[in-house]
Amino acid sequence: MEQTFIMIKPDGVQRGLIGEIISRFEKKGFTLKGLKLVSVDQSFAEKHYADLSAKPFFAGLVEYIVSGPVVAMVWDGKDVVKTGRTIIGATNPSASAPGTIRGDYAIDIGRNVIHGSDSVESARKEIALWFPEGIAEWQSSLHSWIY
Ligand code: RTP
Repeated sequence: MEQTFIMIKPDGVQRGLIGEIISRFEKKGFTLKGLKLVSVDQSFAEKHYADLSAKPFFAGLVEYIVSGPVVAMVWDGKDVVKTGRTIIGATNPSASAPGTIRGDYAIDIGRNVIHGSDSVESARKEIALWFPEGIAEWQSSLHSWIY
């Protein structure tokens, strides 16, 4: 099965969206394999977003990510990277369809509530960065009802 890294950003945590977001991934049928509430420092946030270091919004993005606790998660399932991005919606909430997380709960690109890995390879790197201690090994008993 494929895995993805999902992070509820500080605005999502402060706005009380943790339960709603987890619920959407759970109801879809994906399996939660890692979960923690953490505050990260500037160098960790810069490492997570290293690919965007040349962007003009990089400093503001890092400041946003360190502004409060985030929820770091690993979700597992068939095509979860791509489907996770579909559940999340487009980067800019104004282009996100209603029914997506950003389409329903965000307005501004700089406060777009959630992150999801954009490829299987980035997921692998991000899971290693955020969960160096490893993640849970378990299989939901509903597996045969989902696949
Ligand atoms: P994410 O990595 O957070 O899931 O977002 P993404 O793949 O949809 O978008 P990406 O281009 O990787 O950008 C990462 C995050 O940077 C912020 N951003 N701000 N001010 C701006 O123009 C701008 N553009 C991007 C967003 O928080 C975006 O999610």
